[in-house]
Amino acid sequence: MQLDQISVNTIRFLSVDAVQKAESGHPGLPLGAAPMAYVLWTRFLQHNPSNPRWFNRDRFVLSAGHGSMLLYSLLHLTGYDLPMEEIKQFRQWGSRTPGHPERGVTPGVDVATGPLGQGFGNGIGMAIAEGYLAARYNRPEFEIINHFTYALVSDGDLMEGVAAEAASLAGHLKLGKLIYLYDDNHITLSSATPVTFTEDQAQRFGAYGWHTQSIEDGNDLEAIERAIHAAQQETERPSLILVRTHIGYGSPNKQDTSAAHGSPLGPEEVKLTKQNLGWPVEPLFFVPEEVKLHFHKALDQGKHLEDEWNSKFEAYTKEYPESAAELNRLMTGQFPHNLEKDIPPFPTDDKGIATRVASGKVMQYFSPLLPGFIGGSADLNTSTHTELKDQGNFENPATAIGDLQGSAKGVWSYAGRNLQFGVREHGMAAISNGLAAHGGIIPFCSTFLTFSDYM
Ligand SMILES: Cc1ncc(C[n+]2csc(CCOP(=O)(O)OP(=O)(O)O)c2C)c(N)n1
Repeated sequence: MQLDQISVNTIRFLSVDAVQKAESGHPGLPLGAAPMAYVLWTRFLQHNPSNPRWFNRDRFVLSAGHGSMLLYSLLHLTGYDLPMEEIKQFRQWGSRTPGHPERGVTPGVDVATGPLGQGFGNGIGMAIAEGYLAARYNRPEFEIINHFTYALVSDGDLMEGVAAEAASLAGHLKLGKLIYLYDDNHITLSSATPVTFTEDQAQRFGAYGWHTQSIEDGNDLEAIERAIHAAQQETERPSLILVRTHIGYGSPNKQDTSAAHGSPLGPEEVKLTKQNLGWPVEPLFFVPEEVKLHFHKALDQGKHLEDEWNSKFEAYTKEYPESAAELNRLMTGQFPHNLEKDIPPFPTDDKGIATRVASGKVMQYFSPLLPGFIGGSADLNTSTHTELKDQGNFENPATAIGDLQGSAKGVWSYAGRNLQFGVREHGMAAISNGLAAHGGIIPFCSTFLTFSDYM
């Protein structure tokens, strides 16, 4: 068996063994989606397992968070601080491998996922953050901020309304560095998708302004590589790669059924699946030595990438000291020293001041001092008083058509700081969480309090 295939199977069976040991979890997604995850993580993803917080890393979101063992296997194999003991402790109290990924618990996990659709929106927030910081801080010859945002999304993710809102906005904004892989396996928790979900997804996303590609065979590593490469070349549209996979791939009695979705395969079926895919039944949690070495290349590569970036940032600091100091503050989450010093007093009177009016005034004061402060409302700027005056619109420059009603004064580009979410509260909330998770950004969003139920 070729190294690629052995590596894919290592991801599969680490995941299956962990779920079986825990006697709970989701083996179906890792079995089907391991090949695309393998290609992405070993041939494209720019990251540094020794420093999960390296600022210019590519972002990866496992939006279908129930498939968490897929992510944990990848993190373990590529050398993140997630040792085998943690894999063996999957879903146990106090472990770093909870049932669904949690930011702050597992190194390399940027957002908590599990509620389907949320990760889909979070990734769009991350791509917006990247676009904004790149537009504001990059200079000719200094692409300090330059990374992709990837996500693995599932049927359930695409069904959720929040994904529709966020995808529509991402298409409008032409977020070309957003690349989503769709685990198109035709099965959900309790049914096959022909029961509930039959529109043409490529056409649907095409209509949102996305670039779409379809791969017929989710095990075809070269086709996946070609598609991700083509998605990277597409700079004016977000990409959705629809990969036809099979849930529970390789399981003789459970593949292509909901039974593979959210329950352990069972000891006998685990054995049959391993035999079917030419994998040793024992030892459990088997990682062949050559696979370990192969994945561990990410450690050296990651260190090299970050070192290179640090040198570039040093040269940038010499050339553009003010911008570098500002960006450094954003990356490390620091406020300017004098932030509170000159906040103007608000005189009181009998009637008082509406909280939204007061908030709007304070925001105008803060906004020039906090370049990482960006956001907007779900089409309620005139009511929530959340337009940042003269700070421009976060938009693709190619769509500029003059002085449009509702647009803020200032630039119409990715350097704009007013994010017009449109009437999309769910999307706004998920995107804002993604903006925060990216780092460098202090997002705000607003709507009427009663609509916060939708967020
Ligand atoms: C918002 C939300 N609703 C319901 C669920 C419960 N749930 C978990 S997975 C799932 C369906 C999964 O189908 P799919 O996304 O296709 O994943 P796959 O079966 O391919 O693993 C559901 C309904 C959830 N996680 N989030």
